[in-house]
Amino acid sequence: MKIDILSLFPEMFEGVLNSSILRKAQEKNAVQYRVTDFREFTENKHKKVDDYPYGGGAGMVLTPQPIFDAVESLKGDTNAPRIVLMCPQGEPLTQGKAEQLSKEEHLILVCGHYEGYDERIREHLATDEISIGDYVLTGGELAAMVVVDSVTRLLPGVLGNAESPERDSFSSGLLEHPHYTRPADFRGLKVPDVLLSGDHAKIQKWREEKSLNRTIERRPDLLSEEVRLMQENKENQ
Ligand code: JBK
Repeated sequence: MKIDILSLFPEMFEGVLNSSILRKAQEKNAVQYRVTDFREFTENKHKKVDDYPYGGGAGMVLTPQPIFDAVESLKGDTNAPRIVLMCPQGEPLTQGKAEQLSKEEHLILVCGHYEGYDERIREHLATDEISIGDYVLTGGELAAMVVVDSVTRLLPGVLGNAESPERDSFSSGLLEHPHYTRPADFRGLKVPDVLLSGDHAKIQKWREEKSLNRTIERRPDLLSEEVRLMQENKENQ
């Protein structure tokens, strides 16, 4: 997979793309990242990429020209890349959305700043708009890093069996059960007996129960989503 990132602050990506799993994914040739500063594409003599909003008001708006030209230059020989705008008005990022994007050949992620994008970028260039949550960020860069991370770890060959993505929270639809490792007694704090019992059926049952209880307490919204998905599956059979 090829992942292009368009940003006015390309240096923000260096640490993230060159550490841990994302670094390994590149070394294994599972993914190729390329970060491009779209200011390099502006035809404005002062290298401006934003301008005042028509109709007045505070804040600046990203102009279409540099972003259209940058995206067009990156399309290259891959067919139909997904062009994703990072923005608070976008579709919420979910594990399902990450799975969908991980099946693409080429993603172009666009990181906005200022008050936002000229509407023609949304309507005539972007194929997707994604939000990572309902809070205010300085720009789309951190959001793009979240998308890159969640997509890259799903690519074939990136994770080993031990860390296989099917076992993570949200893939099962439930939160994870509690985990313990050695020592069995840490400052008098004991690991639950059942985990030391060697009875694998009992351990499995305990984990399922904890997983379900934790989801009911902390994230009941995930359960209703799971019930909805099960119903949808039944109707499609
Ligand atoms: C937010 O993806 N987002 O969620 C996002 C992108 C750019 C600015 C933002 O404030 N929330």
